[in-house]
Amino acid sequence: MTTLIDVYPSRLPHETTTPRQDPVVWSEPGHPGPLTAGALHSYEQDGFLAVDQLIRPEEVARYRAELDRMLLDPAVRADERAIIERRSGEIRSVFEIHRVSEVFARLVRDERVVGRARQILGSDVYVHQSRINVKPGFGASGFYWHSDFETWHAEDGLPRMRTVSVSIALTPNLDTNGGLMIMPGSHRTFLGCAGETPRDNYRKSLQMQDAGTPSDGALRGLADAHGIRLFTGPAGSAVFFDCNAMHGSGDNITPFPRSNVFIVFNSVENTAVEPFAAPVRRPEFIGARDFTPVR
Ligand code: 6CS
Ligand code: FE
Repeated sequence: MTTLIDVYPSRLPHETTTPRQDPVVWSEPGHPGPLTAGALHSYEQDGFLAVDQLIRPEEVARYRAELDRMLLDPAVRADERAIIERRSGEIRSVFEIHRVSEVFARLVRDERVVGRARQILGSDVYVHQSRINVKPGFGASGFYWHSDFETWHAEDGLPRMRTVSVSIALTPNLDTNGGLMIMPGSHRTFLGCAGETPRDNYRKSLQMQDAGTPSDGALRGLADAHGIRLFTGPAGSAVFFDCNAMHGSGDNITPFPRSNVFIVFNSVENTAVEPFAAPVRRPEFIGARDFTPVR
């Protein structure tokens, strides 16, 4: 088996910085899809693209009802794919949502969603990960600053930055209830985090990330250089963002839930190999090993 060169070293004793060595938009101009050339350019520059209404209000209601049903289903709560909030005991995230729920499986195949991902990545795509972050309110905890790619490269073995996430609001994302924050342009710098990956790291990291967390100095440098954009929008709004965008979200202490569904599309030309900086693979419900293209 050929060993791939690791162009994005991470989880060493010291934090390192590597300039991005991959395109952001992989498709050639004129590649079919819903995004205009202007939208693609904006995505390439910022590392994200906001869509005011990706799905219509009546559709959101259907997905919201499905989420409410799932949250009341003891089988979902008992499933290893449900991550429980330490403090409140409520469900924090449900992973592999497209396999747990046929309703959400339809969302993954929706051309408005997967069509944009194919256009950005310039190829067929498969789902590397999907989840709902429920963030119910009354103190539901956030997600500290991180690059998804740093984890997906180190722990899931994704070789290159040819992966795009879409966050779709199922409830209103307000400026008070723990919305997604992204540093515009941060996707062009790979931050290799310090610290070895513990075995079974995911058992803790999905509740509170430790390995793969940037230093205060690195975050201050990125924030000074790029600023921070908070994403707000009604249920049905969405943000497509590059796998290496530095992002996070705060706690939600309001009574208003900030429940978003996240779907991670990876190019079929960038399928997972062995972890680049972890002793073992993570479970398949977090890092897929089924590379079947979304149809
Ligand atoms: O470790 C992961 O794959 C997950 N963790 C975070 C904070 N974002 C990406 C992903 O859901
Ligand atoms: Fe993330």
